[in-house]
Amino acid sequence: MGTASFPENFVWGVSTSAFQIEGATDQDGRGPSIWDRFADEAYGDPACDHYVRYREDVRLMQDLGIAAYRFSVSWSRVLPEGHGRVNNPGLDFYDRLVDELLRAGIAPYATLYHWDLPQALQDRGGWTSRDTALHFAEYAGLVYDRIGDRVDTWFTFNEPWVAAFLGHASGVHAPGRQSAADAFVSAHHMLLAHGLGLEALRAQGAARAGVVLNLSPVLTPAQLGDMSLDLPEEDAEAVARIDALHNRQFLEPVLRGHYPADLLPLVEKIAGLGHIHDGDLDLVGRPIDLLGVNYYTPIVVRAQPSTPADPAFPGSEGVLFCSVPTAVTAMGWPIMPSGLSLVLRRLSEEYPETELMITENGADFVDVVAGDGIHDLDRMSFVEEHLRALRTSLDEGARVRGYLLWSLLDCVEWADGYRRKFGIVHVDFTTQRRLLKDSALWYRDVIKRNGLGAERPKRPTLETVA
Ligand code: PNW
Repeated sequence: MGTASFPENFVWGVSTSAFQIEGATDQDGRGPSIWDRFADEAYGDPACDHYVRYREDVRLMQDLGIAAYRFSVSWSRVLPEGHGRVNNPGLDFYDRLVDELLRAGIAPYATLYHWDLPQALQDRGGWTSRDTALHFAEYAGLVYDRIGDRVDTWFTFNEPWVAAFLGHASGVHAPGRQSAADAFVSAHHMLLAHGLGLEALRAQGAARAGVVLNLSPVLTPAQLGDMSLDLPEEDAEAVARIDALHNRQFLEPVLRGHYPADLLPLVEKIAGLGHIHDGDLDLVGRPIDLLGVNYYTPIVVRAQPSTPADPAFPGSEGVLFCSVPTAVTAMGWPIMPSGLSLVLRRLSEEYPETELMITENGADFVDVVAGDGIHDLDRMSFVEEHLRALRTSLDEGARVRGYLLWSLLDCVEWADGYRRKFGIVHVDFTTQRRLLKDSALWYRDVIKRNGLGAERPKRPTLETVA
């Protein structure tokens, strides 16, 4: 493997989200969110106690040479009832965080919705209610008003597919609904909220705004070996349908201002189309400056008659989700670095005008604390191989401005809780001590040399940050 250097202004960073790291769920007037209710009230506490230890975490990022930090704002910290009454201590926290980041020379990137809807809004229908989109715009404007003078990059939503379909169709995420119709309606209201939120941010002068989507190439087992294969018609249809549900349901409205023609009949059959009002898609399709791409794994499917729909993919009758004989992460997600190139190639071809940023990529592995540290070679090679794929995409002309690794810290992995380890920094949830894994030290070197060295990741010596 040769060296690989990255463009001069390439941005290296990390991502986190509020519920997964902040803890302090009942501090300083924060209202409950759907994740407090869905899991249990104590679930998000202490998390990484970041609400208290944010200075230490910023220092840590500074030591690693991180240039950009994507965090999310907790809606119910700022608006405990979801709208109306403002909780100033909540806003103060993000104010302090942003100042601390700027002092450390780190660019703050704010995400407004990373899945933690105020429970008060859920009690009034949550994302199945159109009003929630209007409240989102109010919330967006409020947060911008407080920190917009110092935050130059804004994302409205993180992964609306996950929030809509895992939250409302399969029900494995909050609010735990199992209604296919609710999932499609929620997805539309999130898209609408994105459009209205974007408008609110722009009205106040946001420099750079966009949305983060989780995108996966959809392929058949046969294509894993050879992407140039011609598919039998039934398989091609299965692939197109899952691609419409997972990727194009969000890409097309945001970047082209309409739903994919092949998706609408599915939506109509399951949810009707009454929730899509005239003019909605014009709002949703307002130009963005930057598309955030979260990439973890491909989706592998083939046609198989009489297969029932997958709970997370209403409308997927007759499609079999295949397990494939490749290496997987501890989540069981197949590892396919070239899948990142497939996603980026597709975006460059279909939306050549859109600037891109990898806003999440990373892996959960079982970490072994081995006396002198955590030698997470598997995580290092995962990231290294994805960076090589990204380098290939840049060579092909993909307009990727930066790479934000998921995640800085081991944290609360949603329905899977504290046992999943995505961090390049280990967190002991009893003592809250942070310990740099080998992957963190390796990532620091990648950042320092703005690229990959010729050698495979090897084991640096341990360092801890007090
Ligand atoms: C993303 N899926 O979640 C989120 O943005 C993060 O908050 C999360 O910690 C990270 O990836 C790791 O999981 C996903 O089932 C959760 O397809 C589930 C799926 C995809 C992304």
